[in-house]
Amino acid sequence: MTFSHYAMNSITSGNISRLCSLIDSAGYITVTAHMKPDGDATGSSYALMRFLGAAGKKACIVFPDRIPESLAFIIDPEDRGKIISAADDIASATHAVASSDLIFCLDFNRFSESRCGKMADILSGSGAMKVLIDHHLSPETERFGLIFSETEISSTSELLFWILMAMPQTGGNAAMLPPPARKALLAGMTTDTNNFGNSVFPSTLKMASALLEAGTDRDDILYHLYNEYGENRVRLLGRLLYHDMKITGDGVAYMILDRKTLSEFDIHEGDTEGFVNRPLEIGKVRMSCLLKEDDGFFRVSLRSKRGISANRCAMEYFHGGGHELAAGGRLYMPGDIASPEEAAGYVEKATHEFMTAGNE
Ligand SMILES: [Mn+2]
Repeated sequence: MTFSHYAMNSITSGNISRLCSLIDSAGYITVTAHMKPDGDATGSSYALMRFLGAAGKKACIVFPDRIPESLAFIIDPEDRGKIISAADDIASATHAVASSDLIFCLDFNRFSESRCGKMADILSGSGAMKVLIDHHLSPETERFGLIFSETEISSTSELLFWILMAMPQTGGNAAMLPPPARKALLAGMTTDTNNFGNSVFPSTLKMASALLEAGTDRDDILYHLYNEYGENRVRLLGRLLYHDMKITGDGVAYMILDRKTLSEFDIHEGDTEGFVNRPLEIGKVRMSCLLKEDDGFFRVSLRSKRGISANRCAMEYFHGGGHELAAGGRLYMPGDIASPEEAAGYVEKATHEFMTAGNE
């Protein structure tokens, strides 16, 4: 069974043949994605690495930092040691990029410190050909030699799926993808859509259907994603929603996770995935903010309901951006606020200004 790739402007026969010749002529290939890799970054990167491997190419993954333990199931056990984290092993990360004549940049669109961490300088300094495959708004187009950028799509995993379907190696048949690549793509799309809760397009369901038909075990993916949490995560979510969440008069819910709470609940990277969506279950809440304390800043996640632009709020008040209804950024200390105690006041003031400034 074959599939067309819908209205995806960047998947043209010209771009696909360019991509094929770049891959053909590359001696060594690096695949990289954004900091704090999530399911989409991890799934798309690993699927691409396996696809390239099956095509006889030498390729590796270099992430700015480690993938969370909760997403390790996406990677085959024998490949787990092969994924380089620049934060843990800057020498190997630098060496991999320096040895590469082709670099794939997945699920991010600019070489900033907040998106690429320790990889920002390494990537900026590399003269290798760079290919962007991404679904975020406003890519830094001049930095890439070939661009696959779509925003009307669920995820980078889905975009990559349709690119791979257009390649001669698959001929549009998902069953031609290596099984670990199929699993990784379905896992990445599932996390970015909150298990089909948002950003689902006709093409998204076609992709899911093709992967299921090819034999991908979706139940296994769901089990690993949603039924293997530590007790600490669920209890922390309970406390946040019951005790800590504030809702402003403008319909903005916010929750602040400070260092003390994170260590009290023994929270690791990835454990708070999905928390920010929960306040949107409340009818009167139009936007939700989650702040998580880090080194010298709070990591900010924003989710909004239709008609409110989380992307604009993230750009205007939190040095960030992303998608229309799901975005992220940072709140710096010092800079934006003097101390962690000022975070709540900043969020209330910023979101009040934003929500009352004719935001549509
Ligand atoms: Mn994504």
